[in-house]
Amino acid sequence: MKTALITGVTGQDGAYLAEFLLKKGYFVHGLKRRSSLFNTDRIDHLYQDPHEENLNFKLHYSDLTDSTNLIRIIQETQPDEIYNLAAMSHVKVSFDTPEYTANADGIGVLRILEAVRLLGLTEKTRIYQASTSELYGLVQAVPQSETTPFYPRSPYAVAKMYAYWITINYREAYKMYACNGILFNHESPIRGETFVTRKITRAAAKIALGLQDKLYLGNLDAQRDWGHAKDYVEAMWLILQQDKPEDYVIATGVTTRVRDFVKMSFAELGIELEFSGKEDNEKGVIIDINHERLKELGISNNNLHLGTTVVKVDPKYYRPTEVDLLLGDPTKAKKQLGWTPKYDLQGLVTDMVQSDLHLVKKDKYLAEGGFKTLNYFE
Ligand code: NDP
Ligand code: GDR
Repeated sequence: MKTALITGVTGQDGAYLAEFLLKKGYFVHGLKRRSSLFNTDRIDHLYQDPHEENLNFKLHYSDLTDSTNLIRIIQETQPDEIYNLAAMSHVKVSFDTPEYTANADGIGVLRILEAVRLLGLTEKTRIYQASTSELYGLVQAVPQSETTPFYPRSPYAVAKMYAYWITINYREAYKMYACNGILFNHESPIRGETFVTRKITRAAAKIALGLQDKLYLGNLDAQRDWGHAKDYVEAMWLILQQDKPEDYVIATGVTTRVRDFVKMSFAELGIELEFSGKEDNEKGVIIDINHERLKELGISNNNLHLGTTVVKVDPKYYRPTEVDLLLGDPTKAKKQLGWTPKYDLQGLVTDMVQSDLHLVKKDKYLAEGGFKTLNYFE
């Protein structure tokens, strides 16, 4: 039985990867942070009571800023594979917490690489570093491949740039099997609610059901190469199964504007939007409602009207420096890893919108039953 260690196991990718590796027969050690509320929602279905026999999934308290903790856990678990997915992963928030982001996202992987080296595990342990298309930043060329120059545009991307190079340096200096997956944006029904796709699909479902009036967004012109996280965790695993350690771009090769992702999400619910106005004053207005579709989805909301503005721009969501266009070239991954994504953009939108519709219906049902809020202080 192979042993894998996943940092950031409570995040979107950590949860899908843990599920994927457990299905492949791995023993999975997941590292989670201590928090004042439970942070294990995404992996609760995988949880095993530590008293159970035949345990193959175990959680450990950890933090990427604590090297002694990482050394101890790596020594105890002796992993065949480490997937370093933990990070302060929100680009906009990295402008608010730049020093912490550098520590966790930049130096975090150095702590892991050093732990593996100091513990004499360089020949046994393979390391995957979660690198990112944010490294390309200010557009130098499209589509972006393994050879396109980097120009990071946020404290997050600059920290990830250090992590990218230190991974390569340890590979070359100590002959370690350490690789970067340069992953373009990937989303899913369990994507964090403040990333743009999930913010959109959740709001579209709430607006359709009458629980929210408007969706406020930042830059609608940004273009992203969006894939499905389920496909991308498979690529992470493939990257660690090769004869030679190398770095790979993982992307779909299709780019879409935020505005079009909004339109596709509302269309999934039978609501057609048209955008008008420019920059800070741009609006998305309902121009058609497919009542058959609403019925089919079990949505009855008499307050949905043609001409209603449901999307507006709020400049507070703009970034001090923006990444305008990401479009990846996954040729190397397809050829060398044999990686083929199963989801296209429409498949991703459908999966996310349907899942959010289900969750919002549950909220609405509870609210109608008188269980809207639970106030501990009353
Ligand atoms: P999430 O934000 O969903 O998950 C991040 C995980 O890291 C969470 O488990 C979080 O814990 C944990 N974490 C944050 N800070 C620390 C810390 N200091 N010590 C230990 N754990 C910490 O991100 P994703 O799953 O979307 O992304 C996974 C990785 O891939 C990240 O490194 C991200 O930067 C990178 N990436 C993501 C892409 C994407 O489109 N999703 C694209 C390219 C790269 P908690 O749950 O407690 O907050
Ligand atoms: P990104 O993802 O910054 O690409 O980083 P995000 O979904 O946050 O933004 C994508 C684009 O949408 C624009 N945008 C908004 N973004 C957010 N979050 N909220 C808004 O209201 C909004 N309106 C417009 C943004 O300006 C941006 O251009 C993600 C993260 O997962 C990183 O960790 C990862 O490395 C990269 O993807 C690849």
